[in-house]
Amino acid sequence: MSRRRVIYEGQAKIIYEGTEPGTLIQYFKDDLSARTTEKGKDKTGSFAGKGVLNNRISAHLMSKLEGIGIPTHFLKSVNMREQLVRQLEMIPLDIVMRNVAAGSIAKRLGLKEGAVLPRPIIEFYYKNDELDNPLVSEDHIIAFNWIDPFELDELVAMSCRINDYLNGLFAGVGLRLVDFKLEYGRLWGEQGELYLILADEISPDTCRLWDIETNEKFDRDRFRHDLGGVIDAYQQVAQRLGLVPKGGIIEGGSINEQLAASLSQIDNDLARDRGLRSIIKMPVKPRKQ
Ligand code: AIR
Repeated sequence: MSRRRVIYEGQAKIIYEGTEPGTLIQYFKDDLSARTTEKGKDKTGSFAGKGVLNNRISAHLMSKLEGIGIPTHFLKSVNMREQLVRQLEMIPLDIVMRNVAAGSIAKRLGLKEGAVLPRPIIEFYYKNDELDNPLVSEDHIIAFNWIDPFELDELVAMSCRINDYLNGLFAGVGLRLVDFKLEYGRLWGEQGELYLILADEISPDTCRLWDIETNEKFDRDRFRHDLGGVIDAYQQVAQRLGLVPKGGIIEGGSINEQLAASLSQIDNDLARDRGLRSIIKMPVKPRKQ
């Protein structure tokens, strides 16, 4: 079997070259990392089956978002740990949407964890490991030309819409969407038109999800704060979303590979069939007299 070319390897994912031009394969690893102190070393761990759960959760959420008109990079699940995605020119920003005070905003501004914010807050972090992904303002983004003002407008509008939609979706299964991180990429059309596309993943690795009634945490904070029950929490999210059977696919720290492999693949047919909306208006040709 020929080995696939690795395009990028991060803590939680490997990106391989895709099966068709303009595509990539996104592989979800079981590894997990978390920042313990603001500038400290990341702590790392591995949880059998985490990649399978995140692959399913992200595929499901991306195809739901596609259904409300958010263009996403997700095309289809390939197997239990891999998905086919569009190849994009990635924008070097992490977009964080917050509904409830937690994590770095609670620490930075001295807010009480769990306080509902007066309105959803959007934050931008410049993706640069050497600089530890610093918080930046819209002015930094425009001044340093990381993205254009019209891209920024579109990106903010899309992120707010995603936040509203996901709040409702998670509330429907008894979870509070405290905050989450998004990444976007650019896709260029043949005529030079530009499309802004939601990329990366949406999963308990990238969201804070609390039980609406009890505030129990169902996300990466279980690992970050040594609360235990990491994989059970991720599995609960998948179960509540109806993505794994009631009995689960992971028990006692090991995954039932056969059962996991038998789950239906998620297909984002809308992403292929629907025309994308360019965010640059093409110049209108003058009509011949
Ligand atoms: N996040 C930020 N960088 C990477 C990720 N996954 C997510 C966290 C949390 C939100 O962004 O998982 O849901 C805000 O993180 P923080 O640490 O800034 O409070």
